[in-house]
Amino acid sequence: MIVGVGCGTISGLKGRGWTLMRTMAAVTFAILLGGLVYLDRSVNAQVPSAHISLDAAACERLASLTMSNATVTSAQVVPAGQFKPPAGADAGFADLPSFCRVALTIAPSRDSDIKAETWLPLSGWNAKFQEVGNGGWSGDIQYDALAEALRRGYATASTDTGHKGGSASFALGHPEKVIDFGYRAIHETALKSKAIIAAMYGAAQRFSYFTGCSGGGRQAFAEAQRYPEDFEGIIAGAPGYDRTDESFQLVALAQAMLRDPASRIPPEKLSVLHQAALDTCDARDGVKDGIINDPTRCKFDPAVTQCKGPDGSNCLTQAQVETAKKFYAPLNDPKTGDEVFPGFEPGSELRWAGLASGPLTMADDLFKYVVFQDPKWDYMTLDVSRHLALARKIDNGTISPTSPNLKPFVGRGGKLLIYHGWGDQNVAPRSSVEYYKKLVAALGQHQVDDSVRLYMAPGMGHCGGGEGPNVFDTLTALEQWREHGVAPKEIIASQITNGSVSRMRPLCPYPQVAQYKGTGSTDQAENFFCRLP
Ligand SMILES: [Ca+2]
Repeated sequence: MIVGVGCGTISGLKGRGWTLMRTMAAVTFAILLGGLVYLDRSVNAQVPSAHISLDAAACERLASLTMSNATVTSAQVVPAGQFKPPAGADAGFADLPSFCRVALTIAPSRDSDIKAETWLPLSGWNAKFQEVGNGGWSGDIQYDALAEALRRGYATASTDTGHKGGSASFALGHPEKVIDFGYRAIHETALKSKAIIAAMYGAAQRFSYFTGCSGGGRQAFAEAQRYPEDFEGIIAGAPGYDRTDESFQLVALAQAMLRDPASRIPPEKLSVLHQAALDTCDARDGVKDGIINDPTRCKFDPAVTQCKGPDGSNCLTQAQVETAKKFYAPLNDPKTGDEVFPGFEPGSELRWAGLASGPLTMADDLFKYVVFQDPKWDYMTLDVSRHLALARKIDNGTISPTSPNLKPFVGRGGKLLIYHGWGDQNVAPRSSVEYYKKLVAALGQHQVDDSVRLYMAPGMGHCGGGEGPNVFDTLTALEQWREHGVAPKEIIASQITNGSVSRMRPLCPYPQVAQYKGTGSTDQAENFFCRLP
């Protein structure tokens, strides 16, 4: 189970298939943002270049740059097409232009050991900075996302958030490292990268952006809430921002699956549930296409899948139906009746298999290493009514940026673009809707309309994948909004099948949903419009 991949700004591609992405981008640019038309296929040519061209010496001089609490450990030019990623990273860097690769170590506390890389184009810099986020427990430089930003002309940066690898074992006895992971590493990397940009180019960036998905969406929220001056625009995909409460829900589902062998839904039966959900709700949005457009309006009772006779491969036992009900239902605190975290949506079932074999590392490790500080802790012992208050107290906002106070961020013109797949199997998508509603309550609808957009993607999984169109370009929408005042309306998403576009649909700004006009191909975006439900 992949938990929180480092998702880029073009959802679903993650570094591979850049040729495809450029084709997609050209199509998307032409119809994005309510008819704003670009004719230029070259991404870099759309933004005014700083016309700065530098040589290797300018890069190598950065090795002697002095900064507080930080050391540049190397600064070297990587010639075009020569970048060699560490083992395990995706291939697909051969098209990178030449750039200055700066590695640094940042230590804002005595126990900090934050590694970061800042990449700076040698020519064609778009005069902007983009920091990219991490997923799950982070712990690695995100080379794919760095490459994606560099291709668009950005100076860009990524951090390992202060530890190595995808486990939270680093947290044992290291509260400062938990803070680095929670929010400080991203912030420090932004500060240091801006200093490096100034030293390299002799000019500050015109705009700074942050982009991330999953854990990166959580980092995005932390930035918007804690450091409103770091970025002028922020993209938060599938934000796992309510990390502690979400972990209770994920562990509760693992308990429901595995406490009793009879309760476990075998992965091969998930398609039975999925088909039953489609049978109930797919056609209700006007198009029978295997996608539930607005799952909040889908009243699906998994009891319809219950075996009439003995257990069989095409039905669920009563115990399995009870488990399924827990997946769809919110997790509530039995003491207060309050919702702790929302459930998953009808339509997401095919991706539940990762939850059928134990708790996700992102949830299990939180309790093991941060809350109970006991590597032998057994997830079956977690009890919402006994442990929720304790876990929330320990978190206290360090890793769960739940505050709706974005006034300082939006007050200086900051724009926040959130997206989330309705078919997400890791971070329940209603959590994003709930945050949006909290923002409206805190800031008022007018201010939210001015500064925040939420796009829910029907049938999309966690940061990509799924049955619905899941490839789209949020960064262009953000650039147009922040730099040119063109507020995003619909964003066109594509479904890619066997390497080519098989379906395009508009993603609508929440609370609007896409509605079929009633004529024309249901695979073409122009035959849909956004409307309030
Ligand atoms: Ca449908």
